Amino acid sequence: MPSARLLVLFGSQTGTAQDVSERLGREARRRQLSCRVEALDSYPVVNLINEPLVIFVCATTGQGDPPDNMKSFWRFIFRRSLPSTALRQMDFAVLGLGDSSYAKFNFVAKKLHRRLLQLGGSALLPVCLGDDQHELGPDAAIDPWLQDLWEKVLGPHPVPLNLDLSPPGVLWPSKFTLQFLKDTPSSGPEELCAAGTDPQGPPSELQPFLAPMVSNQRVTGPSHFQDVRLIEFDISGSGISFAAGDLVLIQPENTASHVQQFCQALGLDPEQHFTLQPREPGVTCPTRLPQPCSVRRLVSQYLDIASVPRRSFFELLACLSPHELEREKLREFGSARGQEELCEYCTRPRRTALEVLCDFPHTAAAVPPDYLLDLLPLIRPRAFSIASSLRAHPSRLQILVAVVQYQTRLREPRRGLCSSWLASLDPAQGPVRVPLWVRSGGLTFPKTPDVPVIMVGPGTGVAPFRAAIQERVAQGETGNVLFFGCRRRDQDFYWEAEWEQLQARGCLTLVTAFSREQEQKVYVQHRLRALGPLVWELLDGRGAHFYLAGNAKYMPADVCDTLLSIFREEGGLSDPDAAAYLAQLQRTLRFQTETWA
Ligand code: 2AM
Repeated sequence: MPSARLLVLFGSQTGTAQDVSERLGREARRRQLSCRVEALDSYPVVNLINEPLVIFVCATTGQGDPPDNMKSFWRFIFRRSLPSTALRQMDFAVLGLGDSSYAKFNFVAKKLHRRLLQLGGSALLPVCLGDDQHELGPDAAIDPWLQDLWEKVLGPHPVPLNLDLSPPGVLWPSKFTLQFLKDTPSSGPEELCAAGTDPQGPPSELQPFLAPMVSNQRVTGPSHFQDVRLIEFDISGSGISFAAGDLVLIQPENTASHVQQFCQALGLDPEQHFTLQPREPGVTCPTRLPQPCSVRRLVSQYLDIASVPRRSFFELLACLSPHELEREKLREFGSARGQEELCEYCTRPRRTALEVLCDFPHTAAAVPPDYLLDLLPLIRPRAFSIASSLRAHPSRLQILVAVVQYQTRLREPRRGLCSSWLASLDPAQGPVRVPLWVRSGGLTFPKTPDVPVIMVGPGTGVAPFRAAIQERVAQGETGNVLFFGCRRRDQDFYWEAEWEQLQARGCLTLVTAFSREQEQKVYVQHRLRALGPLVWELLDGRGAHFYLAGNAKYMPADVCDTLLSIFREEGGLSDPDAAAYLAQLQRTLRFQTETWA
């Protein structure tokens, strides 16, 4: 009989925290613990006061923010009215997933741990700090932490002596059952939006708008290393509206050739239709999946076959494999000791799930369709900063997309799913529609008139600032200072003519940094530093807002260091006062960032 009740609650943005939570659930069940796994926002949070044992698995996103599916939990748990004894019956542990190249590494997990202690909970272990930057990924920290966890948990609740731990290779039941139909339904082409969804309200993840693509134009010169596209959609009649700083979410598809390869490897007929039933209550079918649905549609629009698979993919494949050699290898990749090898085979060269399946053909051919949704995560929508304003381009929405492509030691170049898919669509060849919806973004611009803004946006980081400048100019705001950086004026200087016009009209001060037009690199922060007196005067004297957008790697930290040096040298502040000044700008939303990997 199960001897303890364990609850695993996760906050997951990209699926890693969910994957780790599901693994935790399986390991718990192998240890005869009764265990439930739920997303934090699906769990009725007031019930926490009755839970004896909870593991929280939380990712930290962007600038130290919680993932979307734990935002209401986050607001609740920090309510001041909660008594300091609220969770005194609870033993808990917090497993964090983060990236140590960001300043607020695992901020959410650490903050949650402290808060649970404040509310009277007892920590079984220190916070686990999973790190994406580690060579072996977050598992390097998670595996030893889990061992300690099971010791702690099983200490007071030992496995009864007559119950062996069931071996790791035992197959768990699939989340869904998939029933093939004998005949193909004779209805017309499948619409993207499932029947029965609410047609009211603005488009959302539940019901995206199928936006006609108006144009898709390369805006980088022929000798530039990267293909960057300016893409325009027609959103007339969609009910979509947005402001500068908002994001558009786009639901991409797998390429037809990958869908074909996948179906071939698994012996699936793309034209066959099926219905899907959850095996257990509480499990829901993927949003928008129509019933019945064709295999082709499931694979092209739902199953993420082009991403690098996680460890659980190998664990499950090992359980499903009928082939001894393949099974051995897969089992190794799924085990704690095989992680170095898995990293070398899969993570480092960015091998995709589809490529792995092709490497293990006997196993792929034996995957029961019921397990497709356990094996592969769903394709996630991708967010882009909106690059246009409705005031300048009514009924239109524009984005600037850098097409992601790079080489690893594998022969085939690696390609970003969404950007490559978008780049491949050509409205000149016939109508193209893209499922999208908008979300209010990370950046908000001043509502009060006459507040100047300083915007630092090298590369595609300039996108949200074009929307802001268009919007502000339409409202008669002239205090717009833009720092733009790119490699060369004639290769990747986006909207050069537009900026020049606005400068000529006195609506914009543009400062450029062309990094590769001279021996020494010149970056936006060098220009910022040279204009330190102006920056200080605008910020301190005129209450300007400061914005930063672009590549998350080094640029944001470099720009922040430059700002601190301006505060010290132009403002005469000490080191701690300069840091406090920046923190105060952040708190009052006068310093905002939008960065991406
Ligand atoms: P580089 O590629 O020549 O190094 C847009 O990508 C621009 O940002 C390019 O000119 C790029 O220069 C520059 N860039 C690269 N790293 C940067 C950093 N740490 N800070 C600011 N700009 C950077």
